Amino acid sequence: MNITSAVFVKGIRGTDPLVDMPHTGFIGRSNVGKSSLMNTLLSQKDLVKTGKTPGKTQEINFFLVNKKYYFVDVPGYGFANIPLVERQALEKLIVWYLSLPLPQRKIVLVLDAVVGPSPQDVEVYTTLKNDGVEVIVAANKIDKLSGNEKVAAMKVIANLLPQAHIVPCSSKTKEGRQELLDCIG
Ligand SMILES: Nc1nc2c(ncn2[C@@H]2O[C@H](COP(=O)(O)OP(=O)(O)OP(=O)(O)O)[C@@H](O)[C@H]2O)c(=O)[nH]1
Ligand SMILES: [Mg+2]
Repeated sequence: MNITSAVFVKGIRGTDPLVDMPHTGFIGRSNVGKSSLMNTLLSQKDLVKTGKTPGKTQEINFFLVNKKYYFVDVPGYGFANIPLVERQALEKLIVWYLSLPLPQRKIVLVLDAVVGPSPQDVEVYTTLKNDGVEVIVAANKIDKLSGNEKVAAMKVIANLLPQAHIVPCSSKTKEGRQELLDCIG
């Protein structure tokens, strides 16, 4: 798919989800670059709010893309430095989003390629696959790795996430952008 338009529609915290068009939800650990990757995919600078510290995205944010899909920026999970109460609230919100009965939803599971999949990433991946959801794994921040390191990192991810469609990518260099877009639409 090619991007012709992208607009922010609304942010929610557990009520009134938009369900009138197909979703692609961006899920993953805090600070892996979900929001940055969305800006890169949408050829935007600041449409999706990003931050240097984990816990930047606090709501489920809907962006209408090409007037016919929602790209959905979801808060991140699992970052130890976020206070426990806040972390639990965000995780509740993520579980709620994933449990919405949507017939046409894809998930982009974003990882930090340098860190590899966390146990929580493996759990999310396995649960979604068992539920029959199409999952695309975005191995982000690939710009931080050299050629050999990149090969090794991709092997680690493939071992921990069996049968995954893994796209090495970078919101910084735009590597993997078109491949991800083609997987989504
Ligand atoms: N080197 C590099 N840094 C990146 C990349 N993508 C994101 N970052 C940086 O990672 C940090 C976190 O980016 P965000 O996009 O806010 O991450 P997020 O996953 O949305 O984080 P939460 O909203 O807290 O869950 C920022 O400092 C970004 O500049 C990338 O591809 N390469
Ligand atoms: Mg974010």
